[in-house]
Amino acid sequence: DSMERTFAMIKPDGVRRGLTPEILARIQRKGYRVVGLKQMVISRETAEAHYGEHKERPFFGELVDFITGGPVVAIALEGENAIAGWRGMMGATNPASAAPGTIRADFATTMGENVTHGSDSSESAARELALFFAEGELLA
Ligand code: YYY
Ligand code: MG
Repeated sequence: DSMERTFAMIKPDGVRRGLTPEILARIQRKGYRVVGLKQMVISRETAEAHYGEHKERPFFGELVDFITGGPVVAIALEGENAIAGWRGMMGATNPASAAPGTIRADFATTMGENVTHGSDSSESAARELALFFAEGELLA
């Protein structure tokens, strides 16, 4: 038994394209519990902290511009093995390599705008959930 919480996000491209209901439906059909949900515009400071591991990468500036460029939907998910499970539902970072039926394969064509985010480890999940949600915003 490994009940986990993870941080999921519908990125600005997904929100702009009206994919929020489709993605929430996939999450709920899978059986994850949504314990936190809000639409927000991410500040530059939060974006730089969220993607801090990529600070030295050549795409960092564009990534921060993109993720702060419109509203996102921040989601806290709970479920059995939710961290790897949500990553699996999203598919590979590059949509061109993502398996058919995954969100990135079904809804994206470029790595820079790949529709969703998901924490990649329990440490990332804890850090990202704390970055995006105050404790009182999450269901018990
Ligand atoms: O966790 P995940 O989103 O699947 O990929 P990361 O390697 O953490 O990169 C974060 C984010 O950065 C990715 O979703 C798109 C963008 N990116 C990029 O634009 N170009 C790359 N070569 C690698 C990542
Ligand atoms: Mg990542």
